[in-house]
Amino acid sequence: RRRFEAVPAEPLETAGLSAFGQDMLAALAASPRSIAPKYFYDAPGSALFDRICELPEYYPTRTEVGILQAQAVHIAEAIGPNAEIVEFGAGSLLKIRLLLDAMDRPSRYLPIDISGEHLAQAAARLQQDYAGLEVLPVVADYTQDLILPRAAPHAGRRVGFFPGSTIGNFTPPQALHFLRMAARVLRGGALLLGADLFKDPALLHAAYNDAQGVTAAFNLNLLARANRELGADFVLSQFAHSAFYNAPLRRIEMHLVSLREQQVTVCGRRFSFSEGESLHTENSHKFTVDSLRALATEAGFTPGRVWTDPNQLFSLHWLQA
Ligand code: AVJ
Repeated sequence: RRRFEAVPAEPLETAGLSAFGQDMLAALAASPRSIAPKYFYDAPGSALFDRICELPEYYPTRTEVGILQAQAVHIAEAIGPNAEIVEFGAGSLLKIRLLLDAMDRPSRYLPIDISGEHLAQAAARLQQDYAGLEVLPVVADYTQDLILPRAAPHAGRRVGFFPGSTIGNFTPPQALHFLRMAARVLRGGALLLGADLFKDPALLHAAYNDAQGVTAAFNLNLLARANRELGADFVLSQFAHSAFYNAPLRRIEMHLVSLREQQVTVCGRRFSFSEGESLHTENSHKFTVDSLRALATEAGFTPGRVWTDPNQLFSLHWLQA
């Protein structure tokens, strides 16, 4: 290798690549390296995420489900009759059942998810169980601008559902951008938003470093996905799962850390990792009730009721659009 000559940077040729391929190449060309967490959710990644939700250490899912169960009647009352529900990042469509069961004649349900196969299967199962409901799955990336079908002519109000604290995956500017888009598509209705609350960092740390290593497998699946889809040659055993609480930024960060100096090939291009170098794969911001309400207000919502659990681990916000 010629060490002392300036080598002009080759332009990153990304035409014809998938969004994942383009974003992975851009991530590897940048310093520090980071990629959006949406790429975790191919079919194996979505299945691993479902296992995370069952882990003893991972409190958000079971806590939010507990709030939905305890408050379903009040939430359904806020939603009103004949409503149309738009769910962002709908996943396995389990939480929505708690709302549908309590609602007064829901008219239509539009689950939006990036994981097409997973969504189609989950939507088919839901449709079987709710024969009178119009289920209209939308395979889309809601971090990009979103166009939704028109509201059905005689439908009640349109209510967004964004559970799981997925809002926390966005940086504050990205969260504002998303909420402004949501306020626009839900105008006249409302958004029911789940947000994880700040708590003892030891509990946060445990939730993202489970004893069974499912979260590690979920994180490493990003590299396995690159091997499957991008002809990459990541050696998974040469990368470590790292998750820690970044106190000044109030977020859990997940990284994949290179355990040694190594070269990888992705989409036919070579990249090197030094020992200890990381690929930042996820942020999971934690909120206070007030910080979430302030963010929603800035995005054009009028915050209404807030439901939490007895230990104040998690919050559900009613935001008027
Ligand atoms: C549901 C996407 C918000 O950040 O807690 C779980 C994803 N990552 N364990 C979260 C996740 C690692 C989760 N979100």
